[in-house]
Amino acid sequence: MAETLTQKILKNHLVQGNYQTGKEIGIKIDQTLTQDATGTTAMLLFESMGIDTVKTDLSVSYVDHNMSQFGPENHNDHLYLQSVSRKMGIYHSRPGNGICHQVHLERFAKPGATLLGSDSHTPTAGGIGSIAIGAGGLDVAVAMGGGEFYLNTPKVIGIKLSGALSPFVAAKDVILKVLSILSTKGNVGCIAEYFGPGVASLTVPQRATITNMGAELGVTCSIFPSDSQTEAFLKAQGRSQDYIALAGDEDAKYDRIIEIDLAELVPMAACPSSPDNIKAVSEIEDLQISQVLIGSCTNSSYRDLMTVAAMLKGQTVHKDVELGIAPGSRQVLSILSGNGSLNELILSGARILENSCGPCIGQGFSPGNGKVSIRTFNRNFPGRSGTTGDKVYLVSTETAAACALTGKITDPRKLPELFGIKAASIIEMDTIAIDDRMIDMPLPLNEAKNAEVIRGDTIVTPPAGQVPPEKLDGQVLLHCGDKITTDHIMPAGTFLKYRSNVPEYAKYVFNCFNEAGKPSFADRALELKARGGHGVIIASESYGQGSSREHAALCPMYLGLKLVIARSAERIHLANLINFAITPAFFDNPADYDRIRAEDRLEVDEFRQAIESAETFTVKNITQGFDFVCRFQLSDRDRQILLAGGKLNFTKNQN
Ligand code: MIC
Ligand code: SF4
Repeated sequence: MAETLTQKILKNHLVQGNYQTGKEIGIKIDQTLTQDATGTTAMLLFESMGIDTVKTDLSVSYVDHNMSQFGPENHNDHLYLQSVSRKMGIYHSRPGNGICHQVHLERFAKPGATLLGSDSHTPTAGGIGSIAIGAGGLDVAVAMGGGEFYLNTPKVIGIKLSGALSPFVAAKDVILKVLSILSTKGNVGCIAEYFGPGVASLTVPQRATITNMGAELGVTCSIFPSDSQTEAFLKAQGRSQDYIALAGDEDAKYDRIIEIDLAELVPMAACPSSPDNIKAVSEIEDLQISQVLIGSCTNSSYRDLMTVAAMLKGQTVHKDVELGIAPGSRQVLSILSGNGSLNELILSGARILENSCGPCIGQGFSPGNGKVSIRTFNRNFPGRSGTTGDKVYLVSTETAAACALTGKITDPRKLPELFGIKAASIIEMDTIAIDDRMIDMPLPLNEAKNAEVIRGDTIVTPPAGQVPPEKLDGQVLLHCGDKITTDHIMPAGTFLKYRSNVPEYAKYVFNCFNEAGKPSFADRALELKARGGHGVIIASESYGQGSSREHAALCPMYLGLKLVIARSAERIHLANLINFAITPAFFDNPADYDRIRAEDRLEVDEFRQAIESAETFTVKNITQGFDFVCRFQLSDRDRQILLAGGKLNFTKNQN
């Protein structure tokens, strides 16, 4: 039977279950990646499993998020990750080598392989034809130990591309168009597979921009075929041996098909403050801006930065604009420096930032109050930039460069007329001088045994999970709205440095909802916990959008949270809740959401029993005197994980 590319790769890696849409399957994971903000916890959890060395074909630890190094925390984490990687058979990409997704694409990702990463933008490697999935650190730790990864057999959304992009229109505009069609909600359990005659015109880095920002759709991952573009990219990276041709069958059946003619696309922007608030740039033109940031794992490839350098050559950044540029990798920066393009950027007035996540995760460059910031990143969730009430627009590198020159939102197609700037046609390099000296190799097994793991004082062992109570004696600690992201739950920015110290980081759970002079969410939760009560969160649609950070479950678990009731929730966060023994449930009647208020006391008799075997359970609202019904969406394995007090206990019990 004709198959999609997704089916082919997943079936090839199937180790548990039957491949039937919606049914749970376990797949073998070939490669893993971790980054420092999620990786320290992932490695601590991996160590606690008592496995000596990773069992994957390849596992890589990257340091790219926490690079500001105010206080000892970041450096302690870097040293721990480097030393634990050596010991455990893990490659380690050192600070300064680049953003995990860009470096992984360049140096390690392979067509036809499975990759699990403790970062939600792991699907970037779908641009080279990997099934690359983001997950919580504990799921990645289990995969490093050789455990399979569980997911529901996905629906496959086929995105058929035809034509070719017009001048000044970019790959970013393709994914912004897809976001305008599919939005950030309702795509859980789907994989986006690109096919059709338009695919051939896109290079691997362009494809990777598209699969990267597929994360914002909420799909499990996105994938492109592997073809002559893939072969050329791998050859330039000195990895021709990793090339295989791969594509879905001609007559493969997709669950839904979206057709996009690349030639019809125009420059687009995701307006504040959601990646699916899409408008054509021409509709929002002339808005004054004060900041432009170029980089992040979405748009920091050689091609992206060469495009910007070509556009800014001989020009000066507008007097009212601060332009920051963060290359995606040491490789990209080194090429730009070698061919003089870096100098063009410097001369134009750009501030060159380190090859890291930087402002994308609120590490600096927070915009001034009320100021418009134009970014080539993938997320503009409220406050993610570090400024409350921020106005962040997400655009292509072409649009960003145009805005940097004019000081206002500008359709880049106007540049020939405004400045005589032609559209850059950047050709990928066919050979690159490869330099992997900033990637540490794992130690051979016999040496690894005696290697020392460096554990700084700021690295605290994560707390153990607790089994669910027999009876839930709950209190609503927060009643929140739609699209609560993991940035709302567990802020990054200046708090990112507490990632390896759960008791400290937990003080900032739901920090954005705290009000001056009133007890914080964490204070209220700990007080309830001390009284023997159980914290409950009430949420609306798409709870837990965004990142893979398991701290958004781990820290609430530490604060005594036991139950989240939502109208709907996103995949990675849902899995993280289960992994840390917080039971997720859904309103049977979505209207009940409106009847519940903050502080209500909620009880569930036989809570544990319900998790064991029920499909639905009744919650008594003691404060208001009514009952309502909730549903589970749990597989048998999920139930066992919850009953064991989380995935770590569950995994240990199995071994
Ligand atoms: C993000 O873009 O939000 C992050 C920071 O990369 C996260 C991971 C994290 O919180 O450490 C992600 O996307 O998963
Ligand atoms: Fe880093 Fe931003 Fe990419 Fe997350 S989205 S991995 S913070 S560059």
